[in-house]
Amino acid sequence: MWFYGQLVLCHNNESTGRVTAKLAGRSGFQFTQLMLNANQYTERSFRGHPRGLIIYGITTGVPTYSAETNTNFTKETMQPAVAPEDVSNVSRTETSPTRNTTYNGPNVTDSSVIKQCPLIPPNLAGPLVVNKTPPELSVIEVKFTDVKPGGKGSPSNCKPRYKVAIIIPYRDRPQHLQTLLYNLHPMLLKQQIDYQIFIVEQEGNGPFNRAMLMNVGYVEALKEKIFDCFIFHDVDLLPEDDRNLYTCPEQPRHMSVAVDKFKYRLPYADLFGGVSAMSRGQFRLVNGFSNMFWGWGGEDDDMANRIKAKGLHISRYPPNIARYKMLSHRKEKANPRRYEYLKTGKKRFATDGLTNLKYDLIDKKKYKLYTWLLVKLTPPQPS
Ligand SMILES: [Mn+2]
Repeated sequence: MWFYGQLVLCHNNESTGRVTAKLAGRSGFQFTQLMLNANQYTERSFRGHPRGLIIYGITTGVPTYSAETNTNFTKETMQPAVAPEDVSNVSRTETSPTRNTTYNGPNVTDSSVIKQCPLIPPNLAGPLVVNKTPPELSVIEVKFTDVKPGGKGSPSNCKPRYKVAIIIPYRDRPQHLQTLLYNLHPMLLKQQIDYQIFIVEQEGNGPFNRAMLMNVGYVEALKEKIFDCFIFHDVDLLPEDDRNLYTCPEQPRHMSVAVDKFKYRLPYADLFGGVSAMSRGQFRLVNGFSNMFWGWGGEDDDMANRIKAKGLHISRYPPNIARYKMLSHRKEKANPRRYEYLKTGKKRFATDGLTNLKYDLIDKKKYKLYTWLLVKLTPPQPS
């Protein structure tokens, strides 16, 4: 099931090729506005993109979810973020000299009430300068004055639209972590979201379980705050464009579409690895990631299967925006049983995931640039 919105080009800057595009739902059901690079947008490699361009459009049908497991998702899906009329009215309301003066009830124009942040953050620049040789962590800590302890950030002059937890599974990659933090924080601050970075470190030397660490991150983050949105983020991927918003659209979003290591091409259509975004409700609906994948590979494809099995689909920004540089590292040991688990995954969707997650939280610290969780994972009982 595919649905597309209506793409209206509003302004074309010839010299930069940058276009302000407005995607407006006919009934005002959903409204999204984003910047696209028109030159890249029309390039041949993009037209051959296996999934095509999926921008959050008008839904022609809303999948059904059970209310108790997915209240948040339903709300997000059903309510228009901002109707087009509201956007055009903003400036008029602000400047109107003829506001009522006698009514003393709730007054939305009161200057003490902080306004909601705009749909599109105003200070985005597009392509970013990625720095792979960051200063020492202690230097970064002093330099990033807008980052609050625990690796938190939020806009100071408007009310953020999204509460976002960035979950980073981790073990033994201090250089990568330092580089990611140095590049990620400034971008997230510009995006005007309310965010917190969680580093979920696996204790011991056993096979790495990326997926299970994601599940732990989800559970532990929710103990701090009811986040709306979860970004599952590999430590070695650096975003190259600040228009790649770290928010959760109405469908799960694969964010690392174009990675330099793969020549900026999507290796296959159902890829969901690297960096991906899911709302709280979506992640609960699919029962999180499988806990069965120890060692490299498979867990992201299993998640793609879970998403499809629940009637959701993977959405993507165009590859000129959803762009990343990958830091190099030696190849991880692949899990030889990953295909087997993938093939039989479906029968475990309901029982393998958040529902049978077992771990011990060994340590937790709030450093200036991130919240650190050290966890001991307990392999699930085979089903
Ligand atoms: Mn990697």
